[in-house]
Amino acid sequence: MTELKGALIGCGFFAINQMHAWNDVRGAGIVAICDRDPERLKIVGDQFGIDRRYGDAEALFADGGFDFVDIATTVESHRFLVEMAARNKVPAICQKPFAKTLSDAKAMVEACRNAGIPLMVHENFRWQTPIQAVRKALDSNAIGTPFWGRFSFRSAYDVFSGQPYLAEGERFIIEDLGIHTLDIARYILGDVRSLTARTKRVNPGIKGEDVATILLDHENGATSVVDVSYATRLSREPFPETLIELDGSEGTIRLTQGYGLEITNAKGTTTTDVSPKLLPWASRPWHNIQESVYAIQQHWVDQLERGAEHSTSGADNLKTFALVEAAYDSAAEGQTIDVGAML
Ligand code: NAD
Ligand code: 89V
Repeated sequence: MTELKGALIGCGFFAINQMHAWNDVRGAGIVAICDRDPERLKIVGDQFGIDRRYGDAEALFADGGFDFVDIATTVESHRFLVEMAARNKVPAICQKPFAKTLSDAKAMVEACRNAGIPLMVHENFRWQTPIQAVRKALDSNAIGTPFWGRFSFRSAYDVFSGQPYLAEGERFIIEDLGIHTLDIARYILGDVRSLTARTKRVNPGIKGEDVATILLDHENGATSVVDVSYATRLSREPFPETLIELDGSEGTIRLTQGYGLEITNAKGTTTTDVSPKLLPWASRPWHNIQESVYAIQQHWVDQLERGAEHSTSGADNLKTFALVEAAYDSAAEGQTIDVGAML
């Protein structure tokens, strides 16, 4: 099999995980990197032995010699860089949050569609081992038809030391973390018809909201609650676990803290350990996220080889991104938002 050559733009905090994962992925490797910060470029170039280094994305594309680009910058540059990839007809992966606004996100999907290039959003949480285990249990009809769900991420973990920009934006938890939880809700219970949200800021040291409670009406009639908080001090810190409760016509599923999957139905209750693997380069408690980075990047290569659509394609991610925008609108206006009308 020919190895696909990739270029990575944005050599910051999270890109280190992506670089490690590219070393492990079958069928692809990174041949060039780009960052406008020379210090970050040197750190990542030296750590991963990459000689082709660029301080400017235009120069990277002008030199070419790669089959795809992995955009790992923060959101402000996503539209600019995805459109640059489209102009150069280079398939692109873009980190979440996909864009600043839904209209930017739609323009990015359109640009890639017109250029005929695949576009995948690095929305990795649905690729976590415990989330995949819940999906598998539902697919095996373990609880019949689900009618209710809860997707919960409550923590007091200090995310600001690694990612200081998270304390500075007008928007925080829904845009950064809730976006993953909303994507999981869609992945497990299907697309959403309407949404109602309430938000709060508890930590006085940050600008945006750090608590959100969101009620979702799914198109299949199920109802779910997505609740996220970075202001919740618990006896055992669960970061970065998403806990799930699902009630179905024939039973229940509970994804509990410590990666336990409990399924109750007419046969009784089974409890399984669905812990993520600790990859050699990973560290606790991030290993759950780090393993999903490897999984989504392998999926990128596998689907390119098959010529098939990616699970979190740009088009798919518009439906998750609409939930983010709808949640902010709902919290601001105190109204229920018709999500279908936004797409
Ligand atoms: P960061 O600020 O540490 O790194 C971003 C890097 O991009 C910086 O080094 C910056 O110099 C560079 N950059 C920005 N604009 C550029 C441009 N136009 N050209 C070249 N370089 C540019 O940020 P981070 O914490 O690594 O986050 C990056 C992205 O990853 C964010 O969108 C964040 O939400 C996302 N993220 C995702 C996950 C996940 O699990 N999927 C986890 C953490 C962060
Ligand atoms: O996944 C993320 O986007 C991260 C974190 C888990 C810290 O919220 O920013």
